[in-house]
Amino acid sequence: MTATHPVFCRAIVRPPASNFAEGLTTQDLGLPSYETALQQHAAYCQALRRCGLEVIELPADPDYPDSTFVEDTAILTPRGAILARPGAPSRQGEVEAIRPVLVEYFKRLAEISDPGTVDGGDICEADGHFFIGLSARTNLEGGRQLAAILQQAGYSSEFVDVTNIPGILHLKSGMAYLGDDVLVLMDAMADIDIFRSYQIIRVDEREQYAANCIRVNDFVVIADGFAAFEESLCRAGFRPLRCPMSEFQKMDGGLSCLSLRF
Ligand code: CIR
Repeated sequence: MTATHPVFCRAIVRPPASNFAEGLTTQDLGLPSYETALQQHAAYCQALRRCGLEVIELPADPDYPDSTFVEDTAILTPRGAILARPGAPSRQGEVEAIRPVLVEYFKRLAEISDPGTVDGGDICEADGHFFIGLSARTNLEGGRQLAAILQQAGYSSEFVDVTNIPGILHLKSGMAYLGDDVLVLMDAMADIDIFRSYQIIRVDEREQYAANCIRVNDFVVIADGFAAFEESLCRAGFRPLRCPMSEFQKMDGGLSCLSLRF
């Protein structure tokens, strides 16, 4: 299908460290297995390669058990990168390892500063328009700083308050933009007014985790095990590519969290 979605060439990833299970989580799904997480991460990287991406792999960092969730450290746009400032104090140091990689690939690098906090998982781009989730991790000050940086770069944005939506950590835990004016939305977000001009693929409450998926070139990478959602995607003309995600789900992470794509 022809896509309005940007063509991605690369992804930055970071495998889970051996103490991955010591990261933050709100889930009650048991402790993740490190071995299985490593296998799932390798399968994820393979899926990104199948989508045509060069995968830039940073070394695992046991100083930061959540550092495999690289998405939260930055927001990447075709007009520049923005270093985030994660809302969880235990994660703020993760940004420094991402900085040199972004300096290498992006001419413009802005950053969110104290007292602002922004997690990349709260930012959803839809063809140059950015939905900025206000959450337990992204505060209003951080959202305002980001909106100003985006505006300077010629992008528009608007806030979506997700603090009262149950069961999600970040905005993108409940939504994804697939290009071509199509949004994937979890049931509890599907009737929010600001999304009404989009074509919506609604994710049933029982498959809520599946709402975090990523359009990567010709494919939509989705979590394995969500048959109804997969069928909706196929019906809408998309090509799903499944990845096993159980160990990352236990730590509140989804598909988008595991990479920074550009
Ligand atoms: C955290 O709580 O920060 C990590 N355990 C999970 C982060 C998931 N990231 C994302 O949704 N972008």
